[in-house]
Amino acid sequence: MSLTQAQIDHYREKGFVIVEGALKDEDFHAVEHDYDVLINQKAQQLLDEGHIQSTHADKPFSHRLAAIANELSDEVYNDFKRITSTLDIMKARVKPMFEFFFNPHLLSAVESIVGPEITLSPIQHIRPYLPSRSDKQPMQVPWHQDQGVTKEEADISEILTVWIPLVDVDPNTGCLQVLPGVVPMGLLDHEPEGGTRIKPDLMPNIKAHECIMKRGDLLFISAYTPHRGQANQTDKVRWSMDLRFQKTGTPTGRPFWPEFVVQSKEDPSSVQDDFDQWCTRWVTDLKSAKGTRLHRV
Ligand SMILES: O=C(O)CCC(=O)C(=O)O
Ligand SMILES: [Fe+2]
Repeated sequence: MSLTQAQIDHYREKGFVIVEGALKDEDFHAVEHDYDVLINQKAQQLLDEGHIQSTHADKPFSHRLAAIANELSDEVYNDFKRITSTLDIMKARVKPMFEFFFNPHLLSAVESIVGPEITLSPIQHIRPYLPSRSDKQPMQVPWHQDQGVTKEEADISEILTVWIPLVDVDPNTGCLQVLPGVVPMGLLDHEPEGGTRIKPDLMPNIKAHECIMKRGDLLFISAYTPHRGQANQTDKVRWSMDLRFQKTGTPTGRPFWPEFVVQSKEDPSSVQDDFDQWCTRWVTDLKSAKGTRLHRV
């Protein structure tokens, strides 16, 4: 599904656009199935250790991890962040996730901005925002521009962030907020406090837009558009993926991690669609880059 000219214009003018209904329910099923297997293992472990009374196998994917977390003491809930971090894309390395990168509906939308030669940046996440507790949101991402979480080498690149909710999201669920029209201001200074964030006194005085979205919608964000996640105040998990795409050959800003060609119309044989190679490269690079500062500040 290509973007309409109006959607492309909106992205260029405002620095973001929501592409409604780009994906279907089924596009997520295989990823969710494999993640449910991982969540089942973690639930089993927590059950064996006496932290929970049930593995909540009857719950739908959207609610299962939340139901598990809900049973935990504050101490284990806080530690649970460590469990959820092992679910991230490059650590879990499930095959349907790798296959998702090549989803034709996703790539044709991406092509409308990036062009036909598409590389997947190694800056990629799947994030389970658990229901917040005592007004604290584990893993909450503060106001930032994605360009600020790359190394300087990426300043010549045009990187497109695609934020993909697996559940319907609104302000109560912790949907993203973006600041429209900031792209011409370029990169604002960031600081490492509270996760990498824009220095609070540099925050543009612009009303935030709430990115209310349905499962199947895509949010395209420019690398210079300030955005943040909000607290999830529901009883479901605010599951989302965020992937970044750019023109093949341009620096990703994470030179020590693997990038992959996911589409090429010039040279289709250059597409890197070997799952085993993807796994091996992540294992190798995560090991050799361990301890490297990922962000520029
Ligand atoms: O999911 C979030 O809350 C933050 C996502 C984000 O910063 C991104 O996709 O670049
Ligand atoms: Fe971001």
